[in-house]
Amino acid sequence: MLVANRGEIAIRVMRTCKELGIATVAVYSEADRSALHVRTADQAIFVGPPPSRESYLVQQRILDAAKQAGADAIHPGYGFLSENASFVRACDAAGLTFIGPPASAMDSMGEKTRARANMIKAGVPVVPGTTEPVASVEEARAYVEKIGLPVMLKAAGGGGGKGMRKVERMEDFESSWRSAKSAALNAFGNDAVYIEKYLEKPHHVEIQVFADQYGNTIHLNERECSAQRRHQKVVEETPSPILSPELRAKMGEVAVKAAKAVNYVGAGTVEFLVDVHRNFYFLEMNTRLQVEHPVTEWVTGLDLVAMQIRAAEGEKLGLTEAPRPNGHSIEVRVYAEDPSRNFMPSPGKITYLRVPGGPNVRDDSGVFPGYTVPNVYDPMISKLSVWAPTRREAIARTQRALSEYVVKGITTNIRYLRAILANPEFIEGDYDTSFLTRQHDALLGAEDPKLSEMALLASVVHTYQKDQKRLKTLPAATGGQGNGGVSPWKLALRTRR
Ligand code: MV4
Repeated sequence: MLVANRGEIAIRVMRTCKELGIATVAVYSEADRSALHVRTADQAIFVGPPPSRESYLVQQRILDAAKQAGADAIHPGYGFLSENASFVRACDAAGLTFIGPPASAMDSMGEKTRARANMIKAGVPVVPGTTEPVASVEEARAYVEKIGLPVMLKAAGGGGGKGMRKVERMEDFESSWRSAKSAALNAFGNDAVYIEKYLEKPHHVEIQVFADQYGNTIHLNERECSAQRRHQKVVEETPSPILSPELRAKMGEVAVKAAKAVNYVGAGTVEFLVDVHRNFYFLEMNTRLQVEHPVTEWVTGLDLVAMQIRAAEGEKLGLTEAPRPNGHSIEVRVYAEDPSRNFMPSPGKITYLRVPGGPNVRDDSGVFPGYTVPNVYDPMISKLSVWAPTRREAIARTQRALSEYVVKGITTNIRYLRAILANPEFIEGDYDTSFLTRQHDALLGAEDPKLSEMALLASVVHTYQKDQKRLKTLPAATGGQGNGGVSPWKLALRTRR
């Protein structure tokens, strides 16, 4: 198996391969010569300069590497080529098994207006809005006058919140429209924009789905992903604290319907927005294994990568329905970034590293002590996930694990993560997608547990020094200068009594 990715996800995939007796091939760029995924693989092939456009994203280089290594399958991980239908077709043409859905399913979901039209046809509720890109600003204005403000302008070419613009006042419509179009062109090479009704403070809940090659399709419950900033997820958990068993079953059923409508195969995720009335609407489908898949693995006991490989080999799905979620799992994303400097990436050398462990703690990481985090890729250095019987215990366990995490040499968001887990709104469980923005100041201002520990130590040292000074001024008989070799600590205690 060639793993066409880097960092923690490449290692994650290789771990399962090893357990299944499958030999692994890494690919690496100039910036990743000494990366952990290279050392984890049975062999490694160089694919080009640091920028991913010139290495990890060059289809021919990846295909050549597979041929050179004698690989017969490619796992794309997430990002990079994972949702690229033309790459899937190139793998098919080269006789390589792509570990993921067929190109046709990617085609049906990749373009957002087409995905919306497909979902409406399948009877899946979508956010009210247009099913075609809107041709002109006049047409757009007329549509908005019909459905009313506020609206969201979104790029048809791709999802993930890139190029999205909220419009609240008609005076701003024209400039927002222009700005959305240029952002869409910039992000996806396609300036097509469509319109959705704006949902106030929605929850972001996604359903994991899985299908074999014979149309057997199930869901594997949900993940709550409302703790995001700038459309980057920070904390994910399952079960979602806002889902009743009934709503879970209903959303799961709809997600299965969505996957079946596009003849999906393998692991996929159907994203929904859930409004205050607990109505849910299809947002987009991610046709890949997701970053946050470990929380689903924790509560279902399944290995999603092993299931992907078996499905690609043509094995029939063993399960016939969703496993009931067992306990609770939380994942936090550890980034090399500085929250106090507007979350600026903080690449550099990791001079010391202590990774948490203990019962029901999993750290999916791509780094090691002495490793230099490069500045050309995403700065996520690890995903810490835990399992516990209840949500309350899972929060406590995540805090405990984070308290063990020590990363020196670079700045990380660990303190920020601890502040999120300690935030009353998070603990309450009814946090929506506006949570991290609304609590921004509180989360950055929260006290550092490491600093309070240091303050305690400082006060001990200070008291000790004061005692020492006092001892020097005392008469010799009570212990002053000539203390007969008794340690200063013991002396300090003695004079206190
Ligand atoms: C929305 C929305 C409100 N109304 N669409 C952001 C990511 C992208 N996948 C879709 N997103 C949103 N779409 C409508 N019609 C609010 C968001 C949104 C959001 C969604 C998920 C997680 C965090 C978010 C933060 C701000 C806005």
